[in-house]
Order: sequence, then structure tokens, then C-alpha cells
Amino acid sequence: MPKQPGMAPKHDNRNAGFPVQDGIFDNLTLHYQPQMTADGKMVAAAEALLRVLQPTETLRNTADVLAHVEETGQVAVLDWWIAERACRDALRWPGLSIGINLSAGRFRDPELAPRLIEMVKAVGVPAKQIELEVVESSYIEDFEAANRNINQLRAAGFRIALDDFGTGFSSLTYLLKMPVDKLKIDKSFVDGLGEIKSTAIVHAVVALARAVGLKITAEGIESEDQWRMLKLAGCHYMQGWYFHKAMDPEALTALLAEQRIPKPL
Ligand SMILES: [Ca+2]
Repeated sequence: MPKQPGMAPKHDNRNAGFPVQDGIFDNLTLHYQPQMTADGKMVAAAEALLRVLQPTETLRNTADVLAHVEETGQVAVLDWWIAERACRDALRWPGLSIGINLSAGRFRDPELAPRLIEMVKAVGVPAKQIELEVVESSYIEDFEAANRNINQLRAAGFRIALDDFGTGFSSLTYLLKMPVDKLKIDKSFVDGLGEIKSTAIVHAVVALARAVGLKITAEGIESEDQWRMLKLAGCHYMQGWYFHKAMDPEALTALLAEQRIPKPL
């Protein structure tokens, strides 16, 4: 993208070496959804979620963006755009873990680990602040390639979360083979809480994950009842509308500042 003199770099849409191929990227941003501590009181991490700045008729939402990059062969460009934007945003919140979603195919790309390691160095963000959310299909389609990337990334300090757990094959034995740090229990499980079978499954999954030393985030929490059940099951972190929707970076900064101010008794 040609540099435009005189324009304030408020939203820096450069990406790491890939040419941005069309104007769609100028209309994208990232919002952040907090993951709360189990007691619901503190922001422990935040997940970067893609948003359209100015929705248009053909580009209404994230689903339209994903369809567009798929059609125009820009999936990798979007992945790298998201990764770099989130790493730059992470500089605003030292010590706060930032979750980044990449497409399943990216984890099979041999360039992933070396480029990400290079990117965090260039941006100046500690790798340990970045948590990559990997979906199960990345593993299923090429276990060796995904494992190579993930092992390299973990050795460099990145953390890895297995995303949407419960939507794919989700064999519990798979969990033991995957070198991940965290499990994110999908909303579909959370929605089923209250039914005896779903509740039993959540308890079993959480117990197994804890036994092998994983952290667990429950996603898509929309009610106090769900939160209480997930806390009882032993989930470490809570994410969902019941606590906070995704918010722009300024709002997250304000939320973090607020929780640092001691509350009067
Ligand atoms: Ca995710």
C-alpha cells in the first residue's frame, strides 16, 4: 500500500510483508472480548474479534469478510493482518493475554511459526502475551504440520488454546496428544447446561483437562446460572455476553483502568 504523506497513522493497516490486495482491509478493525477470572471480577485475558468499521451492503459483518477473502484468495492476507493488528494492540495492555484466531489452514503453513516469531520481535510485544486459538480441524487435517508449528511457537513463548472444543471430533484422547495450554469450551456445550447429560460432559471434560494441567475458558456464557455451573465444574475463565461483549480497544483500556481502582467497602 503506498504510504500517504500527512495521514496520521491512527489505524496502521500495514501488514507483515504481504501486499494488501484490496481496499477491504481499510474497513476492518479488531474488538476485544474479555475472559474473566472464575469469580467474574477481573479481566484475565481478551480475545481479538474481527469487526467491520463501516458496514456496507456487500460487507455487512465478519461472515461477509470471511466469504470475501475466501473468494478472492486473501485468507492468508487476512490472517496476517489480524495477527499484526492484535500484536500492536496488545502493546496497550502490558501483561494481558491476547487471544488471536487464525484460519485452520494457517497452522499447516510451515511459515507460520517463523513469521509469527519474527513479527512479535518487530512489534516489540512479548510472545507470552499472545495466545493463538487453534481449531481442531487444523490438527485433524495435518497433525504433523500443525504440531511442528505449535511446538515451535510454544518454545518461543506463545501460548496455544484449543478453540471451540466440543464442536468437532473432540476425542478426549486427542487432547492428550495436543501440546496446548488451554481449552476453550464451546458455547454449544454451555447452552446445554442444565440438561443432565451436557452437565456431566462438561464436568468430565473439565476434570480431564485440569488433570493434564490445562487451563479452561468457558465461552458464550449468557446467564448467571450458566456461570455458576461452570464455576462449580472448575473452569478457570469465563467469556460471554453475561460479563462483557466484545469492545473496542479504548473501552477495554477503560475497563482495565476501572478494575485497578480499589472499590470502596
Ligand atoms: Ca476463538
